[in-house]
Amino acid sequence: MYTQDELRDIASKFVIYGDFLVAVPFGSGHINDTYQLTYDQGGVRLHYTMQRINHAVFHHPEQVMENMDRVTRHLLNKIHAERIETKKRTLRLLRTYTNQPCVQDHRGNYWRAYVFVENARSYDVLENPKQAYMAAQAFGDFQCNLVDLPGPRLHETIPNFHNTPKRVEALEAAIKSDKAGRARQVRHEIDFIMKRREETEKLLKLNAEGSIPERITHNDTKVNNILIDDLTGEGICVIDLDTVMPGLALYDFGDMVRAGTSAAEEDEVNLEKVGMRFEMYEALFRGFLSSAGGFLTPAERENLPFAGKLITLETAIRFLTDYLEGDVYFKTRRPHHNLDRCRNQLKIVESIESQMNEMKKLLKQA
Ligand code: ADP
Ligand code: GN1
Ligand code: MG
Repeated sequence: MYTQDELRDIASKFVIYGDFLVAVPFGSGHINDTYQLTYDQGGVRLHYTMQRINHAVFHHPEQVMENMDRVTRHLLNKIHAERIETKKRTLRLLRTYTNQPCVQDHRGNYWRAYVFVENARSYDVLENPKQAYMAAQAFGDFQCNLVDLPGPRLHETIPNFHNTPKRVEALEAAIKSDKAGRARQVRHEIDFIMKRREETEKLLKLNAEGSIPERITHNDTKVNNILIDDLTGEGICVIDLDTVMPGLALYDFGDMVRAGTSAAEEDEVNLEKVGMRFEMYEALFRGFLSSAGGFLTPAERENLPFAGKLITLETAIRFLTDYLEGDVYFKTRRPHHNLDRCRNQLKIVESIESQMNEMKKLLKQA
């Protein structure tokens, strides 16, 4: 934990006018530590976001920042071009007094800061189909806007991030070493996953064959990584850009389905509340097609229903692996938190499987 004095000291490295008042922990992300800063700027109170980058997860923070800098500048140019009729925003990174996009503190941690997007918020659970439509449309727009990003290929900030077969291998290794002595409790979950192992290769095979292209994707499109405007309900700002890198469009759609269709939070233990709500799927599907439909290949379109299942299964695998490794990756707040999350995700996989025919029917009609 950082004290207010330490946080004030770190904040003082960024070019922010006015007097620091307070830093408050913010949001429910599993990876970075996020604070909302409040400044007094000549009698007006303004907010900023300041984040510690988790460098146990992102081994090259400078590469993360280089990607983010390029992507946000490009998006800002696009938004400026259409500013008159839109409220759309992009994350705006602050620079330090030495003109760097991040700063290292006395403990060796890396920090960055953004302009805080006011009058908008992120939701852990979407409330209605309109929000789902708007969120998916914004993530589709995000992909669309990055099609012409100039310069070299973005850094892979986490190599093989959505390589699901490799995630299965990591699970097997975790079962074998059983560091936390938990493998015996999770036989059922392991069996469920291993039965579906072959399917985890499907999208990578299509990519290798050339029917699904590599694109610049967000790769972490869970619904609390988009800010929804309080007034209009529009998805106005895509955030959490650490994993923006080369990927498949279907990973982004899949993660929206995983995180945006259930009526309950990701760690809900009453599994009766957990599952894919079809009306939310339909809204995500229509919202995504409204912005991304123009560039998706036939093979990408055809696999939209499968993508949700794949990424939900992959996320279950990752939670289970972390559980077996002793909770070293995702933030946890209780002893079996990762196992609860894994079971929750597997329930969503089952729910998606049971509605696959309707999902395919919707695709045919679109
Ligand atoms: P993590 O990688 O830990 O998920 P995020 O970048 O998603 O971190 O930030 C955590 C939360 O902080 C978000 O879900 C959002 O609610 C809030 N947040 C982040 N950046 C901003 C911003 N620029 N304006 C307003 N809220 C923000
Ligand atoms: C993490 O950072 P956050 O909380 O938005 C994770 C995602 C998972 C998600 C599951 C870099 O996302 O991949 O899908 O948790 N991010 C990283 O909730 O691993
Ligand atoms: Mg996040």
